[in-house]
Amino acid sequence: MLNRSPFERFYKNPILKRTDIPYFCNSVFNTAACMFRNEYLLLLRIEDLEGRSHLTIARSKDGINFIVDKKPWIVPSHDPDYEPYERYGVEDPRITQIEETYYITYTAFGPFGARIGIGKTEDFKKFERISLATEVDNKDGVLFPEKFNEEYVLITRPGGFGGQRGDIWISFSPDLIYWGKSRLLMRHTPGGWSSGKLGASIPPVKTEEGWLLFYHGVRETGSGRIYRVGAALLDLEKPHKVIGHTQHFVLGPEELYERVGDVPNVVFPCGAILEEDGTIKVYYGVADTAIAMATAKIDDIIRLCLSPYAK
Ligand code: BMA
Repeated sequence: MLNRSPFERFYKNPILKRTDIPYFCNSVFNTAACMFRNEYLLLLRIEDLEGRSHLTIARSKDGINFIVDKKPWIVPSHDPDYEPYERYGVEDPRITQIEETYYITYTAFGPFGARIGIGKTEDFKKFERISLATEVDNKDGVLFPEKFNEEYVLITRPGGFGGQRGDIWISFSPDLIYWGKSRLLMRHTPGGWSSGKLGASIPPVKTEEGWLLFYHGVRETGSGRIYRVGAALLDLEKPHKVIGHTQHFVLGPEELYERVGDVPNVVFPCGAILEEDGTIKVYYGVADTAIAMATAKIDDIIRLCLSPYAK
C-alpha cells in the first residue's frame, strides 16, 4: 500500500485510553515522554470529569505497555502566584532533560487564557515550579535540551486563539524566568495544511544535520480544525535559523481513533523517544480522547526537511 507518511503506526493503537487510568476521568491524551532510570516515562494529560486537566505519570519497560500511577502528579497550583492562572487546568506537558534535571513546560489555563508554565524535577516525585514564562495567549512551549551562550532557549506560540492565525517564536533567558530577544521562527503557510496556526510539538531533538523540531499545523475547514504534524530542521549553533522543513505534513489524522473523539481530526504529539537504531517513537494525543504511538526513521524525516519535494 502506498504510504504517504514516513510514520508507521503501532498496530494496537491507541496505547492508552480512559479505561487504562486507575481513577475516573473523561479522557487521556497529549503526553510528554522521556527515558528515566531505564524506563519509558510518559507524563499524561488527563481531563477529569469536570473538564479540567492535570498531569499523571505512566511508566513502561518497552515503550508500549504502560502502567499508570494511581494518583495525579501535577495538579493546578494553590500557590497565589500561580493559582489564578492554572485554575482551569494544567495541559499539554513537554519534558526536556538538561543534565540531571528534567524541565517540564506546560500550558497553564485559567480565566485569563493560556500561559506557558515551567517547572523542574530530578526524581519525578518532587515538582518545583520555576515561572510562568509568558503572559496570556501563548502556549506550545518547548525548551531546548542545551543552553546556547549560557542562555536557555524556549520556543512558544503567541496568538492563535479563537480562530486567529498563530506563528512559532523563539526566546532566550539566563534563568528560565526572564525571557527576551524574542523573534519569529516559523510562519503558518497561507493556503496550506498549516494555514490556520502552528505550534511546536516536541522539544527539539539533536541530530548531526541540525535540531529536528516536530510541530503541529492547523487547517480551518467548514467542519472544524484539522491538526497535523510537520517537521523542521534548525541550525545546530543558531537555533533561530531554520535550515529546512517538510513541504507537506508527515503525520495526519487517518485512522478512526484519530478521526473520531471529543475533538475530531486531531493528532497532537508532545513527546518522543529517539532509539539507538535511529528510530523515533512519537507519542501523540488522538482526537483529544486517547494516546497513540507511531515510529519513523529519523533519517527519513531529515531527508524530507532538506529536500522537501522528495517522495
Ligand atoms: C489545541 C490544544 C490541544 C488540543 C488541540 C485540539 O489548541 O489545546 O491541547 O489537543 O487544541 O483540541
